[in-house]
Amino acid sequence: MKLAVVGATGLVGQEILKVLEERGFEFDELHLIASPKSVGQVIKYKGKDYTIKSIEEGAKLGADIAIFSAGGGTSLEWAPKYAAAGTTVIDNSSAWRMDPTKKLIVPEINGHELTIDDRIIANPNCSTIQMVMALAPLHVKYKLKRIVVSTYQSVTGTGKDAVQQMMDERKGINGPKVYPHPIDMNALPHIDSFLDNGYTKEEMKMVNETRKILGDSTIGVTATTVRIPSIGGHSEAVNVQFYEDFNLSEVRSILSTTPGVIVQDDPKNNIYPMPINSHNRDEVFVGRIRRDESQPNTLNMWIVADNLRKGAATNAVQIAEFMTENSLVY
Ligand code: 11C
Repeated sequence: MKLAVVGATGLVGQEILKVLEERGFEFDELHLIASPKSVGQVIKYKGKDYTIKSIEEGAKLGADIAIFSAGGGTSLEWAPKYAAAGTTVIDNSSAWRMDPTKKLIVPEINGHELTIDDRIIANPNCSTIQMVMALAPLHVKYKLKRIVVSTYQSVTGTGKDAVQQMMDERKGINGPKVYPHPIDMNALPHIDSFLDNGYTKEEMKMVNETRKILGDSTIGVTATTVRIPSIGGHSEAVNVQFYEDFNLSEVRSILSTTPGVIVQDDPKNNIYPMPINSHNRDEVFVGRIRRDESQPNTLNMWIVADNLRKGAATNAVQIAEFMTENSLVY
C-alpha cells in the first residue's frame, strides 16, 4: 500500500497525518506532497523524516490512495491525472462534490455506495458533514422536510493565515489580512464568495451537499453561514422539520446510539457542545435538543464538531479505511 498526502503542509494536511497515526492506518510507503514553496522541506511522521515532493513527482508514484487537500484548482487539474495512473483519490476540496459522476461520501451514511470503480471520491464540506451526521439517522426515522441552519464557524476553516490574522488582532499587530474585516471580537456573515442569489458558496454547499449525501433532492435547506473568532470547531444551530412527528426521548436515544455522534445535553448542569471541547475529537457533538413549539414536527439542536477532524481529515481517512478494508483499491 502506497499512500500519498497531497497538501501535506496545510492545516488539513497536518491533521490528516495526525489522524493517520492515531488510527494506525497501515501502509508500506508514505509520500508527502505540497506546493512548490514547500518542496524539499522535511516533515516528521512517527519519528521518521519525509521530504516533501512536488505534485508532478507524486503523479508518477503510482500510489494506491492519495488524499488531496490542496484546494479546488489543484484538484481539478491533478486528481484526474493521479486517477489515470491508477490512484484512488479522496478529495477534500469542493471541485468534484456536485459532479454527478463522483460520489460525495460520509462513510457512516453512504459508504456502502463506494465501489472499486470510484477513482475520485469527494469529501464533503466540514459544515455539511457535521450536520448530516446528526440528521441522517433522524431522516431514516421521521423523514426530513426542511432544514434551517445558522453556523458559527471557526477561523481554522479558512486556514493558517486566518488563524494568524485573529492572533495578530488579539495582540494589536497590524499583519496581513485574510478577511475583509477584523475577525477578533467580531462575527462575519460571509464565508466564501457571494453568489447572484444573495447566498454565499458556503451556504449553497450546505444546501446541495446535504441533498446529495442523503440522496433526497426534495429536502428544503436554507443556511446562513457565519465566521466567528473561535478555533476548536464549527457550531451550528439547526431547526429541522420532519414529515413524521417524533418523541424527544426517542430522538435522544437514536442520536446516542449513532456511531460517531455524542449527545451532550444537560442544560441544568451547563452541559452542551462547545468548540473548546470538540477540538481534536473525531466525533460530532449534539445538544440543546428541544421541540420547536412554533410549528408541528420540528426540532431544534446545536451541533458542534472539529472542522479539521470529522469535517475534513477524519472523514477522508475513514473513506481511505473503508476502501482498503473492503478491497476497493486497485
Ligand atoms: C470554511 N467550510 O470553514 C469552509 C472550509 O469547501 O472544503 C472548507 C471549504 C470546502 O471556511
